[in-house]
Amino acid sequence: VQVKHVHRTGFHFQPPKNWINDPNGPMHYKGVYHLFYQYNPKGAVWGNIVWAHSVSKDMINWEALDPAIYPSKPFDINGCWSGSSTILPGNKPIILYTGIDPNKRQVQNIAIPANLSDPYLRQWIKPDFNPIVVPAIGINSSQFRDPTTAWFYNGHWNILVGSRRKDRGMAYLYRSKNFKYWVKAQHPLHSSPNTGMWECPDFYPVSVNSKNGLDTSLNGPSVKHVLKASLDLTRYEFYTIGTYNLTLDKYNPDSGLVDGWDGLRYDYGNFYASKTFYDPIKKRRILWGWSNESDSQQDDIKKGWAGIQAIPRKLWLDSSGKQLVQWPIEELDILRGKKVEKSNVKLNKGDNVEVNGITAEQVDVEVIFSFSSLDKAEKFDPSWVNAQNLCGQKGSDVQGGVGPFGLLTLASENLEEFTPVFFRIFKAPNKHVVLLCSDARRSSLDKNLYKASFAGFVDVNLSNKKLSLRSLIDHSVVESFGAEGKTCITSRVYPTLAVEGNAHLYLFNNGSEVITVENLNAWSMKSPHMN
Ligand code: DQQ
Repeated sequence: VQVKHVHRTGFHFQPPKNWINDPNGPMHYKGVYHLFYQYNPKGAVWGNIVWAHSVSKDMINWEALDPAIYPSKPFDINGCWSGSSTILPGNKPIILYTGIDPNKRQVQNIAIPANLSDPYLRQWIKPDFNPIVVPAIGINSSQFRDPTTAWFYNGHWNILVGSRRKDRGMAYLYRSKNFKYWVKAQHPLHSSPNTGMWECPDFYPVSVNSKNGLDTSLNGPSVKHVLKASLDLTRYEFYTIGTYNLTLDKYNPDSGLVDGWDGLRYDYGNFYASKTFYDPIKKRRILWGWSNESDSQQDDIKKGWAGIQAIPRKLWLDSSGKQLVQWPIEELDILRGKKVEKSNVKLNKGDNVEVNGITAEQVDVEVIFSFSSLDKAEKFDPSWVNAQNLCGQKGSDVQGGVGPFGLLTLASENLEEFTPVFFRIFKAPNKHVVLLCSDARRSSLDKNLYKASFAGFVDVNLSNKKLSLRSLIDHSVVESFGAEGKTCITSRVYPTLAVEGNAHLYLFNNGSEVITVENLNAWSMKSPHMN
């Protein structure tokens, strides 16, 4: 039975009730997309973790199956934690996951389908030769987990396992000829000081000249690699783009890109423990990420559920080669219902223009903003290195030059509550700096919530004097894509008034430069079949 609640999402992935966290082992097999995820069958808080399992033809409508992997053997008796899937030659899927053993050690196990002719892969077998990797001497056995999808080269399968050594985050490399006997490489593939535990590492190739994705084992001259790690201390992820040196078995981030807190992020909001997979059907790489709650544990228990998965995103390398770009999978469009369109709307300083005629609590909105000049842009102070702090300082109600302008999402009628998603443009010597904010501070009258001013800088060329924004608004989540997917921010918010039929959507400008809404398309979103 599905629990009912005003903040339950309409089109984001979630089970009928209880706690969920990391997406695990996403893959495509025989016409079916599979998503496994960390799940507590017994309640709305973390614990009793199993791999819940859902299947889909379009990654939008989902059918729940029984949990695929759950504690049953000594090598996973205290928990079945995160991991990945790999498709072995002959179209044979295999899962690698972290088991918690009787001594609370984190060990790596494999599971194989009992019946390859079942496209739903309902039954999984854990061979008795598990665990296949145990923490070697010198590795902290409580900080050694989350094996990646394996990639093949030079006669070997390779995987990473996330770990730490003191404060140094590590991606240990293991190799195997047969997926059964694994040997630790002498050096980690990559590591970085002062980043702490690397959870859920992900390592994959991207094409330098196409938006198409690449199979995880692919390498070659027009290929770069991406390494992502999730940092447990702050619940932030970072990634770098770099070169995978096959001779040295090392990964090197490109110059100018840094590991850790100051690095690039898939998403500057609630987005964690993410994982990509290659979809051979549409030749794309898809990113799944967990969007955790921002309310209290008591609220989660009261709600009866906690956690959603963000909308799956196609991901590719930007033509600059300096960052990734993400966009909701095209299949999401099947949920688009009633459409409202606006064009050539002028927004003067102080204007709020309502977008009427849509279900503002469950809507997909795309806007293109333009301005005639950047002369009024505020001066950028070079000490503003942290986007989130800057957004906290310069919220949507702090008047500016070019911006703040954007959307007021999940707004109550008299604006007691709203979550603004907006741009602000600054002038720095020889360049402009664009900030995208998703500011939850005014999102709810409820005081016991985490209300962050999430923000990221947007590395975008402003020569055409345009900026685009797409927001997926779904009851308690606002998932935004700035500048065609260059900067993404997901906020979890819990309005008290702006719920169900009482939510509103506005366009706003609070800068002295007039902003034109060149075009706005908003679609009321239908609810898919969700588990
Ligand atoms: N969640 C899993 C771990 C992983 C963490 C446990 C990340 O395997 O490191 O539920 O959220």
